[in-house]
Order: sequence, then structure tokens, then C-alpha cells
Amino acid sequence: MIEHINWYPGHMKKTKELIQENLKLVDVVIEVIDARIPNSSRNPVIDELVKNKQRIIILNKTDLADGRENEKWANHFKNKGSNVLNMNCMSGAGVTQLLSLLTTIQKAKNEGQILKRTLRMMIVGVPNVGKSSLINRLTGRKSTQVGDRPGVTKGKQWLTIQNDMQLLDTPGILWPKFEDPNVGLNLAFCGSIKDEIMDLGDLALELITVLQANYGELLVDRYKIDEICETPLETMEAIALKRGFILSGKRIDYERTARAVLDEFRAGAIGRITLEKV
Ligand SMILES: Nc1nc2c(ncn2[C@@H]2O[C@H](COP(=O)(O)OP(=O)(O)O)[C@@H](O)[C@H]2O)c(=O)[nH]1
Ligand SMILES: [Mg+2]
Repeated sequence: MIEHINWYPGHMKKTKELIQENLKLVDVVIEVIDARIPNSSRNPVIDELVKNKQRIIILNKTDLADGRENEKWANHFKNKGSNVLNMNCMSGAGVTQLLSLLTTIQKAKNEGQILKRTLRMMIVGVPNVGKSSLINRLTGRKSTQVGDRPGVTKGKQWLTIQNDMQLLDTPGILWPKFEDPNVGLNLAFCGSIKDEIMDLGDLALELITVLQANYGELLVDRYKIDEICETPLETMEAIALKRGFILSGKRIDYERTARAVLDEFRAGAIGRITLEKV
């Protein structure tokens, strides 16, 4: 299903150039990824794009992901030599740590300099990982629209975070990886790919397949089903029956069931789930 999606390869070159333009202006790149899918939500050419810049990886939406897996992922990135911080933009947990890391970086940058220079940064990431939410957290303003907007604006504005620290107002929207169908599915589960271009029933079935293999008890608890069924389709039907998602003629309303499972997964209502293990 997902292989047939036309990702926006036509815009890729353009996006890359736009981000590169903006990157020239900053000292630090803050790369936001989704803690539920830390691998799939990384841009494949981010390393090449960022090259010599200092980078901080933000593992966001940690409230929706498995706590133990959050720690494992953070250690994984640390071991690879990256600055990494766990974040929850809904509660603000992690923001203080980010500010103190930025202060450390700023001090190092100005070490031995007569003129103290402003530390400038930019937030980048694939759609829906929480870039705008993080900008709002850092600036304490509601100026950045939360929700998806493509591209990087030309009329740049610098928002002051604190003394001699500035943030580019618009996040750099990176394209997701697209070569691996599993990556596509993960991004779709987490809402980084528009639902309109997929069959929701198929998508929910794929999600149930992953959930029942790894988080079966959570599904049983959430939907009060007796047990995980042999096939994901049967599990989906059991969920539909429990919820009363039945159409006239006693037909199962697959679409409504699919919508419910996807919405509830995305909202964290099924539980704290990490889809990608280290
Ligand atoms: N649960 C949870 N939701 C978040 C978090 N950060 C952002 N969101 C939500 O994720 C959605 C996308 O956020 P947004 O900031 O617009 O992402 P962007 O596309 O990367 O700019 C919004 O509904 C946010 O409220 C987080 O840490 N936890
Ligand atoms: Mg945004």
C-alpha cells in the first residue's frame, strides 16, 4: 500500500536548498524526532545537511512513548556522540535542560573571545514531530502556528530566547525517508504523512499487526477484548464488536474502527508505545 505513495521527491531538492540557505545563518541545529519512531522520523540526509554545525537531537513526544525505550534511545544517540535530550512539548519537560545545554554551547563558543556573539539556532524535522510546539516552548509565545505548514519561509525572523540567544521563527521541514516501506508505515501511524493519501483500513490493520505483536496486553485492556486473535483482522473485528461499530445488515464498520484505533494510538490512549526499538 505504502509503496505506491508519491512522496514529494520533486520538492526535495528545493526544500534541501531552502534549509541549506537558512542553516548558513545558525550555529546550532536542533533536530526534532518522534520518540515513538526515532529512526523513521529522522531525515536521511540530515548528517550531510548539517555537517559542521553543532547539533542537538530532541527526542520529542516522550509522553507517548515507552519510558524504558526513551532511555535506551537517548543512550543510543549519546553513544554515537550526539547531544540528545528527551522532551515533552505538552508539559514542557526537557525545556530547562535544553536551555542549559544551549548556555553551555554558547559559553564554549565565546570562550576567549573579546566580543560576545549571539548564539543562533534553527529547529528542523519531518512533519508533525513537534517543531512548532518546541519553538513556542522556547520563546514562550504562541506566535508559531501549530499544525502542518510546508516549506521554510523567506522572510526570516529571529526570536529572542534569552540573553544573546536567538531562534529562527520558522522550522525547517525535512522530507521523511521513503525508501523503506516500514518507515513509511511508521510515519503514517504517527501522523507524519497525510491520511488522505492512504487507505485507513489497511493502515489500521498494519498498526494492529505491530501492536498485537509487541503490545498485545495494551490492546486487550483498551478495547476490553477477550484476547488477541490469531490474525490482526480478527482482532480488528473484535474491537469493532466491542465498540458497537456495526452497520446495517450486521456488517462491520471497518472504517470507523480504523479511525478509532489510529486516533487513539496517536493520542496515546492505547498506552505509551514505542514502535521502533534500538
Ligand atoms: N503528546 C504530545 N504531543 C505533542 C508533543 N509535541 C507536539 N505535540 C503535538 O503534535 C502535533 C504536531 O505538533 P507541531 O508542533 O505542529 O509539529 P510540527 O509539524 O513539527 O511543527 C500537535 O498536535 C502538537 O500538539 C509532545 O511532546 N507530546
Ligand atoms: Mg509546524
